[in-house]
Amino acid sequence: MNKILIIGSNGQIGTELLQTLRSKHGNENIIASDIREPKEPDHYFEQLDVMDKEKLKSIIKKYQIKEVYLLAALLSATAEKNPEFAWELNMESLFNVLNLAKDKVIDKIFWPSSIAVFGPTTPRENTPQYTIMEPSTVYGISKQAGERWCEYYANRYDVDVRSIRYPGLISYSAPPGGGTTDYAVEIFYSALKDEKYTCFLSEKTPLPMMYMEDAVRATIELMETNKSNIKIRSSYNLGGISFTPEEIYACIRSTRPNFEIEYVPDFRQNIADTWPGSIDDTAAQEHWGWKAKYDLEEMTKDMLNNVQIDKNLA
Ligand code: AKB
Repeated sequence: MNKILIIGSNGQIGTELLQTLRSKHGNENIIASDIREPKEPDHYFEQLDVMDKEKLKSIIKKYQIKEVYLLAALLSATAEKNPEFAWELNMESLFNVLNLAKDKVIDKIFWPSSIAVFGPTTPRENTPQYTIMEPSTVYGISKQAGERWCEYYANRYDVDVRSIRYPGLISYSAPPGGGTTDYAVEIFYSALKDEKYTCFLSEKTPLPMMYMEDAVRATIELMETNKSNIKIRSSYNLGGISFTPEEIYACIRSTRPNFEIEYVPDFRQNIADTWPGSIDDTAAQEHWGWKAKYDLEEMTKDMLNNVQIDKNLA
């Protein structure tokens, strides 16, 4: 079993990926790391600022790590507040990990890209794998540049780096960290607290989204498939569910009829307006057998049950 390091293990994706990989391979084989300490003591956790190249190297050496999942990043909305730092963090962290693979210290990397690589000139519906990409956010620019570098390292140095363009991710174990799609998580907490939800996007803004269970499964399936199946070394489009705030609100309201919403779009509306409404993921389906499981109704039902249980709200 190759030992795995997750960088950003306290984040929205990291939290669930860590749980799933640990239950599959055992705690001792999946090392967690984050800039923040975890909530619960964890024997296999290392505090790490991913910009600290030397500390990263020492952790890799200490545990004989062979695979790295690099999940630390500044997301779209937060990145717009500090563009220079976002660029520095998102790019430097990637280079630190890519160079370890180039030097054959590690064998395999997972690096997440995003639908943010697309921009206002991209076709919005069923956005193809290969299309015009002129991102207008610093986050999108960093992800697009990152994709180019991943492909370059794969072609030039035979680095086994694998990537997915995540849509907005919906989950309940850990909160999302400053994205444009975060409304689709926040809305459930308001619904269960019987509070009116103030949505920062307008009611008719379609965005591609995915339930976390599907996203974690996709990530692990991509990492476990034979190397020969990976024909795209930039990043794979991944489709899940596409909906507008109005549609998810209607879905929640079917079981919580008193739930209310108001729409007060802010700067995140401008970001959402440049992103696709839905994604064509034929390449992921054909190359490594990807298939999404959750639709809007099932995801909503599961979120309402789990947010309820976890937060003891209703
Ligand atoms: C964000 O909204 O920034 C992220 C993403 C789509 O990458 N959730």
